[in-house]
Amino acid sequence: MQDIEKKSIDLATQEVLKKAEAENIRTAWDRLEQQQPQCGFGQLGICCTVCDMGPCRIDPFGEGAQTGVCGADADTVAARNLARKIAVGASAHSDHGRDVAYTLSLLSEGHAHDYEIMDIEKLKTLAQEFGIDTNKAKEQIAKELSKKLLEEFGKQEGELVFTKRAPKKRQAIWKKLGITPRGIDREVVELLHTTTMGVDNDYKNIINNGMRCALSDGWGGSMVATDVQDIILGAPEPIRGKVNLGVLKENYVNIVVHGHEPVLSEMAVKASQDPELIKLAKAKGAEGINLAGICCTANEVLMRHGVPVAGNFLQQELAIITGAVEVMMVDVQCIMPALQEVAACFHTKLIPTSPKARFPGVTHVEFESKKAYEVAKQIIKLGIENFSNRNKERVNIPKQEMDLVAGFTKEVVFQILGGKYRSTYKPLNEAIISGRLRGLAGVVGCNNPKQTHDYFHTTLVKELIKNDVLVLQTGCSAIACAKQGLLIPEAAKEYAGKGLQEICEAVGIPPVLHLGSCVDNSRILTAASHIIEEGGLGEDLSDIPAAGCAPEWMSEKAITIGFYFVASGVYTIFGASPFATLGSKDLTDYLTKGLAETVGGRFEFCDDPIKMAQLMIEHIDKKRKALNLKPLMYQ
Ligand code: MSK
Repeated sequence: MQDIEKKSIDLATQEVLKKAEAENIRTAWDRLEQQQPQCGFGQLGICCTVCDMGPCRIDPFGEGAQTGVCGADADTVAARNLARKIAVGASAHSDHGRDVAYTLSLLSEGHAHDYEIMDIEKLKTLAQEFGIDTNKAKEQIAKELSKKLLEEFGKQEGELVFTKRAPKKRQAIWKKLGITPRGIDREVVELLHTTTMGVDNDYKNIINNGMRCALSDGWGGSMVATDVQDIILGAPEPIRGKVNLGVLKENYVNIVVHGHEPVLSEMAVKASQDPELIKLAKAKGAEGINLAGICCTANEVLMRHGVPVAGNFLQQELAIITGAVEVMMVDVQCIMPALQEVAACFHTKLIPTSPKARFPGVTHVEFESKKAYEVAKQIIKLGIENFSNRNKERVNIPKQEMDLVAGFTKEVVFQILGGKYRSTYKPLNEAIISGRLRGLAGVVGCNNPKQTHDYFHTTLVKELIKNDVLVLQTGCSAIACAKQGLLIPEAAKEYAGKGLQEICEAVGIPPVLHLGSCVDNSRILTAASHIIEEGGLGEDLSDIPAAGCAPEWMSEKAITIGFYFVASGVYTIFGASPFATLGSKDLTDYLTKGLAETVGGRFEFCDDPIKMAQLMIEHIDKKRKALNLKPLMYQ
C-alpha cells in the first residue's frame, strides 16, 4: 500500500493530499507525523494535570511512582481524565441545545423574524411532554415550551423530562444506580467538581457520575437540540443529495459551511438562493452560488434542503486546498485551528461567526438570531466579492461525487415502514423477530488521522449489512459511507444480505440510514425506545438485538455519546485509539466487563473493522437467543 493509500481510501482525498504535498501545504496527517512519538503517559491516561503539584505520571511498568504527589493512583487518575472528557463532550452538545432553545424563545417573543415554527405537530408533542396545554396560539406554546426547555439546563430538583421517553425498565435501572440525570448544567458542573483534586477517589463512582453526565447529554441537551431544530427549521424527510469534494463547482462562487449549529447555515441556504445575490455573483463572472457543507452543519442542511456535502472531518482542510472555495464560514466544534494557516495559502476567507469561537487575524462576522438572514447575506456577499481573487491555475477539484439519501428521523422510519395511515414500528420489529433482519447497528463518529480515513467506517458497515444488520448512522461516519455509495437504495442489491435486501427493496430505503448530525444520535435513542414500546423485543433497550460503534472517533463528544449509549444498555465498540484508560487495568475491566452487570451495556476496544463487525454480530446473535427469536432466514 502506498503512503497516500494508508492515509485515506477516498480517491478525492488522495488527489487533494497529493496537491497539498506538491504545494508544500501541511495537513492534519503531516502534523500527526510531526507529533511522533506521542506522549505514552497521555495515551494510557495516567498523566495528571488536575493540580499544580503535578503534572504527575504513574509508571505503567510498576517500577517507578505508583501515585501522584497527592496520592492518586492510576485508577483515580485515568477515571478522572476520562470523566472530564465526558463533561466537555456533554457541555458542547448541550450548549448547542441551549442556543437552539434560546432561539425558539426569541422567536416566540417576535425577536427572531427570520425563523418560524415549521413543525407545529412536533411543537405540540413536545409541549405535551412538558405538561403544557396546547390549546392556544403556537407562539404562546413556543414561549412556554422554550421556558421549560431552558429550565432543564439549570434545574435543581427532579429529573430531566426526556428521560421519561426511555422504557420503564431502563428508567428503573438508572434510578437504582442513582444516575438519572437531573439538571443538564448541574451534571457537567458536578462532574468537574468531583474530579478536581481531593474529591472523588473511587474510579467506579467517578465513572457512574460520568454516565449520569453523559445521559444528561443524550437524553437532555442533544435531544433538546434535535427536537427544537426540527420545530424551527423543519423535521427532515428522506432527501437525495450528493457528497464528496466533487460537489464544489469550478465556475461558481463556492461557500462552505462547517461546524455544528445549523441556525446560521439555514439562513445561508436561503441567502444562496437570493436572486439579488445570484445576480451579483453573475455580475462578478460566476455562473451562480454553490453552497456545500463539511461535518455536522453539512448533515443538517443536507437533511433539510439537500445541500451537497463536500466532506467529513478530515476533508475540511482539503476543501480549501482545492483552491475553489471563496468562503468557509464556521460556527462551533470540530473546526481545526489549522484552517487559518491553510486558508492563508489561498484566496479563501475563513469566517468565524460564533461569539464563542474566534480565530485571530481573520474577519469575524458575528451571528445573531435577531438578524440571522442579514448576517448570512453579508457573508455570502463577502464570498462573491472574493471570487475575482481566485487563482484559476491553482484550482483542482476532484471529480468524485456520489449520490446519497439522508433524512431518516424516528418519525419517518414510522411512516416508511408502516405506511402513511399505519405509522408503526411493527414491520421493523417483525422483521427482526422473524429472522429476516438480524438486528440493528448504530455506527457513528469522526475521522482520526491515526487510522486510514474512512476505511474503518466503510469496511465495518459493509460487513454488517452483508450479515443482514440494518445500519443507522450520523455524523462523519454517515458521510464516509455515503462517499462509498452505501446510502442509496441500490446499495442493498450490491452489498446487503438477502433478508435486508428484501426489506430495502420492499420499502425503497438504503441498507444504511442517515439520521443526521452528532446531536441526532438522540434520534437513535428515541427510535430504540419506540422499538421496545412496539413489543416483542424485550422490555429494555439492552434487550434489543443491537450494537453501537464509533470506529474512527477523535472527539470528546464521541466519548460522551459512547457513555450515554452504554448507560442506556448498548454494547458499544470504540476504534483503534481506545480511551486513554489502558494505564489502569481496573478501570479498563470496569468499562469492558463490569458495566454489563450494572447498566447492561459495556465498552469494547478493537482495532480491526472486520473484527468489530464480528463482535457486534456475535452480540446481536446473543440477544436474539436471549429473546428466543426465530432462526435467521437466510444466514
Ligand atoms: S462532526 S464530532 S468530527 S462526527 Fe459532528 Fe464529525 Fe466527530 Fe465532529
